[in-house]
Amino acid sequence: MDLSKMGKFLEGKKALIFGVANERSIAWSISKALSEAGATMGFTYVPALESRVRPLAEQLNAEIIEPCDVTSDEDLDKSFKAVEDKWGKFDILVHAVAFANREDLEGRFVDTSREGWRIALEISAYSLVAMAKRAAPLMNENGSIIAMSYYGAEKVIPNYNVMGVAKSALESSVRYLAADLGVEGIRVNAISAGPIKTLASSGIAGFKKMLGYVADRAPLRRNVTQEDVGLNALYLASDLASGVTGEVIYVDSGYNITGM
Ligand code: NAD
Ligand code: 0WE
Repeated sequence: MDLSKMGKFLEGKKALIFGVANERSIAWSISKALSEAGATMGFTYVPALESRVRPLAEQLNAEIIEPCDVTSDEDLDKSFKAVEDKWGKFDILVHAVAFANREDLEGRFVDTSREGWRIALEISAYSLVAMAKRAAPLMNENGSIIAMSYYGAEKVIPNYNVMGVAKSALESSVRYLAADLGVEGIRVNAISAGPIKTLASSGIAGFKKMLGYVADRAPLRRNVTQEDVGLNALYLASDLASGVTGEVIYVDSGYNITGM
């Protein structure tokens, strides 16, 4: 993707990103796209990952780099306080955070424990609501909130299990948040991305086979790239998507439209 040929669609806009773990994170390709389009960047990171995230954030001249475990209301409060102190108002919030216990991403969904369900739904879905509540009072008119989803939200994907339930909750939350925040001029959407090799997907049994399966069957006959997702996030973040809210947009080479 030659981003240098793209318009400066986000000049003067400020973007806060949750979910960069390393240079293969989807949040990182989204960040590069938003930054190239002129956005000023801010990042939060899981405390243990500071040494990985800080150098990346500095590459994009980030003005905010804050530790935040999304299970902590205190951490979330501190992160948005930092935004208020540094920026006052901001424009774009990216949620690219998910977690389930490893043992809940294999075997039978029926064996999901109460605690496994709680962890997956809290980190992967409730966190969007917790962020939106704190972000909304700080967001400018025409603000944009973007979350990352996956097809396992609506169809059964082997082993995705409780994460599928969490993504269903996330997509539904996107619609309820869009209804609440629309009156303040804030749009809320999700990108449902096809499988991409990242920290969260590597080590999933059979992941490489899944990539081949999708590339063989998707209308575009290929897997999606990090750039595909970054460009769609740029669209949703910008005024190009000014009339779009509450949507789940598929960046999946068209895989979801196929029946047989
Ligand atoms: P990733 O591992 O790079 O990103 C997941 C992020 O979640 C990491 O940065 C991690 O630090 C963060 N996180 C986990 N627990 C957290 C907590 N308690 N507090 C704060 N942050 C926490 O992997 P990724 O594939 O880039 O995932 C990003 C998003 O994209 C996720 O929502 C994922 O479900 C979604 N997604 C991924 C794919 C794929 O195939 N990789 C496809 C569709 C959607
Ligand atoms: O949302 C995801 C991955 C989310 C994820 C991944 C992990 C791995 C490491 C959440 N929690 C954890 N916990 C860990 O300990 N994706 C869309 C990528 C993904 O994950 C799968 C997939 C796909 C695609 C898991 C099973 C089947 C397919």
